[in-house]
Amino acid sequence: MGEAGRYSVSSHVEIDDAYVRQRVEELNQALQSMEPFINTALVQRSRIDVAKVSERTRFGAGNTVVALVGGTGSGKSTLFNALTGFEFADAGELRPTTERATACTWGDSASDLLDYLEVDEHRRINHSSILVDDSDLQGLVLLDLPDHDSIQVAHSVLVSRLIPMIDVLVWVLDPQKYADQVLHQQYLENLRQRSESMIVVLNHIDTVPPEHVDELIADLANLMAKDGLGQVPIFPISALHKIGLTPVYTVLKSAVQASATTARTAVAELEAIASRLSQHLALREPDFSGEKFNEMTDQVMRASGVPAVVTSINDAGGKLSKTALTMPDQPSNTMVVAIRDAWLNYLRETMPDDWKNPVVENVSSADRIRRVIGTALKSTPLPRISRTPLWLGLVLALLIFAGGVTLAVLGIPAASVASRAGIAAVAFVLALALFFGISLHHKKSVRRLAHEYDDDVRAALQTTLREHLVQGPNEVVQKHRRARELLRS
Ligand SMILES: Nc1nc2c(ncn2[C@@H]2O[C@H](COP(=O)(O)OP(=O)(O)OP(=O)(O)O)[C@@H](O)[C@H]2O)c(=O)[nH]1
Ligand SMILES: [Mg+2]
Repeated sequence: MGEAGRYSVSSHVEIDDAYVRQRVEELNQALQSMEPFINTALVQRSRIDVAKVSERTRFGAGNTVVALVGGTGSGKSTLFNALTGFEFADAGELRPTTERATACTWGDSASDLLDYLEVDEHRRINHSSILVDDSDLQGLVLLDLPDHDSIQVAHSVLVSRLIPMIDVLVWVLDPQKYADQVLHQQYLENLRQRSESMIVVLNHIDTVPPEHVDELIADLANLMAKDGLGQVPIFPISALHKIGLTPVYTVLKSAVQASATTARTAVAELEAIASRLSQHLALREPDFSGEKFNEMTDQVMRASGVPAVVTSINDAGGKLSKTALTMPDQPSNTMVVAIRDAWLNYLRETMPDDWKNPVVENVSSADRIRRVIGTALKSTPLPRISRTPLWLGLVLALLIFAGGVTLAVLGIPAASVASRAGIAAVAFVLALALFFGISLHHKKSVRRLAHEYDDDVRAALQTTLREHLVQGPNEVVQKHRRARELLRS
């Protein structure tokens, strides 16, 4: 029902019909997510409670719908104009005058509601356009309807749609004809249970001699009591001369007030259900990609001897001889059981009582996990470490040194002892520097390979661990998260 009748209950939430409907929807979805895990009786009770609120607010909690009904010529359109201050509804001598419903809204345009009631676009007017202090009437929708016989024949859809959402039915009576009109079955049957939301205005009172007014009202009250409508208030008015309208306004204002309360109460009830349900939820979910998961991966890496493999790769980078690398190994059964148990404990600790068992239900067995860890380790190839750069460095260094010694022996560039010793020494230093340079570079690239291996094994293990230790729990956890977000606990 659009944004009509917004009532701010807190600084950040605006209560209107759309909000009530949204909350109903969210709670129902939360219940759906929680259903497999929490007590069935609680789910059922909550569903019923939500449905009750939803039913009560189905036709709008924020709008106050007031309809003017009565026989042709009783003065509905005239009263509509008097109450709105417009000359919008056609009032006149020709009968029947009003053939289509007319609506005036205060504040919001209530277009959803008016669409639903099939009020033509050009028969709608909004009251916020004129300068009248009407803040008490925000959310009011006043409807001028065709006379009830016309409605019955041509617009029964309108009536059946309208009746349930009417907050106040203003029965406009003509002193000449009220006796047969009051008895109108179409309305009375539907409205007897709603007599508390009905008023009667006895219009054209200016045409009744003052001394007959009391008598007339007593007679009408008598007739109404026979219809079971004894408590319905009767107001003598003249729509044309705007006499006696104050008590009618008062009724409209208190109806608007009541609608505001309805929306607020509805939301309060929904929040009470939400908070009752929230007691079966934790404040947050286990973290599947953060610290805990990395910790578990580290444990599996250690249990599989991956750090030793990395060390052996690094060591191989410094050796000229061919050395076999250490191989990773399937962790022991006890290790896997311990790691798995620690993980399950973490999940159980994080989740609320009812969810503790379901969350660990779909975790693979320790045995299975052990095997798939083995597969993941095997699927990650060990790096091949070439010793060629080191040997090449050594040969080059020796050549440089040999070259230097040859020059020294030949006495080039000078034959003095000092020069010979010098050239040999320079060659030696050069050869040494070259060899160290090359082997340093080689070690660095081997270190990088070791690092890459570590990363690859970690990635392979995490994929496996996710599949066997996270995927199952995650389905349950996502439902928990969804419910928590929907309940906004
Ligand atoms: N004297 C007097 N005439 C009124 C009063 N209210 C309405 N009228 C006149 O009664 C005639 C019918 O009024 P409407 O407001 O068109 O009646 P209605 O109930 O809308 O009629 P339909 O649209 O045919 O259902 C008009 O000529 C009005 O001027 C009143 O309080 N006193
Ligand atoms: Mg009319």
